[in-house]
Amino acid sequence: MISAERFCDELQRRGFDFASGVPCSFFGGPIALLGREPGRYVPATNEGSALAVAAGAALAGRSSYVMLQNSGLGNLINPLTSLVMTYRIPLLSFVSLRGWPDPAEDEPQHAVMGPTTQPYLRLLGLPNWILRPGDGLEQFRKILGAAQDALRAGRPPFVLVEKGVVGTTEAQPPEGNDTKLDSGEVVRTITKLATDSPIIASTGYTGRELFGIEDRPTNFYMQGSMGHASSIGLGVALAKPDRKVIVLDGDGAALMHLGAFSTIGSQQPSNLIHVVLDNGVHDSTGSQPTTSSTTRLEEVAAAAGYQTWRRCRTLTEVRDAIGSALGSPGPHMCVIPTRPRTGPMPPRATSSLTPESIRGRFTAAIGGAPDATTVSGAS
Ligand SMILES: Cc1ncc(C[n+]2csc(CCOP(=O)(O)OP(=O)(O)O)c2C)c(N)n1
Repeated sequence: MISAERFCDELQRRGFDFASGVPCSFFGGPIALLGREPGRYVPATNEGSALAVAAGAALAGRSSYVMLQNSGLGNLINPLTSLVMTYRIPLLSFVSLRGWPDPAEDEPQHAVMGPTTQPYLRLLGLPNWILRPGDGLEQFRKILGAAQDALRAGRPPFVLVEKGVVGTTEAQPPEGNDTKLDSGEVVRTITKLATDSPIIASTGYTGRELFGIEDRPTNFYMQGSMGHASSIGLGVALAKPDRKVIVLDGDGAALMHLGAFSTIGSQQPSNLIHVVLDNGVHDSTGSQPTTSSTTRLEEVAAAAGYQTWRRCRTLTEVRDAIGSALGSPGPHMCVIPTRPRTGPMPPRATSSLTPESIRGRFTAAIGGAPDATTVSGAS
């Protein structure tokens, strides 16, 4: 294992003094360390944006790198191919490998990207190396040397990082949590009021919490596809205008694809209630800060065309907001500052349900069309 300090120092020693990224727990150590020194790390809302920020710094003469999870490679591909590769911008990327080496040992949402991350990069003709847990500093240095050669040759290199390669560091807890709500109590309050509503729960801890508190067929646990819960909710709401649809989002996830607010505003689904549990951090990857403290999400929703928008600081306010949203035309936005979770988390829904069964029972429970994969005899 390479300590987080060594990881950062080795890069700094080689002149890499600017980083951006979206957290993966595999990079929790370096992100926490870099975040302590202003100007060294930009927490981006999505991986494509992280690459573009680093590209901008590189254009301005800084040696830059990005850190991301392989689930975010899709977000990165467009600026990678049309910006970094096209303009030959020297950038180094570290990509954690979830769903690898054995996809069966990780969560199902990583099963496709695990084995295809490296082939993907090969297809793009990009130099890449895998760092394994047994690899120490010497191998890291060797790979960085080869990566720098690739940079000089105008080809963006990728270092693929397995679990347990880089050490951790204590993350600094965000301040001011004492006055915030317990997210479990918030979720319980919402499920009590919305007994019959389809609920789309975001990736991160939100879906786990909902699953632990009240598992129902009308719950869709969105593991993976970070940032898309509200868009899924929009699709459900438009297809089922007679049902009140609730989206339970995280702040990191909502910020990742903030453009969805505008799609929702333009579509005006009167039956959509968008709730953001805003704990200020990417709780499930190790409490790295999101940018929610400087973005008033309810005001973004207002500007995007939501019919109502609120920030709820007490359970009474949550009850009022959800109660009135259930009885009036939306789209509604409800931002709820919550404390990062403590104590043991309930298991993920996929610990006992397959993704297909989550989909199948959800579609059946909300009165959707017959499951296409079970329809036979169609021509
Ligand atoms: C595209 C993509 N990038 C990164 C990740 C890794 N990841 C999983 S959960 C998560 C944090 C989500 O943060 P938030 O929405 O605030 O929810 P919380 O963890 O606080 O419950 C991240 C970064 C991912 N799953 N997908």
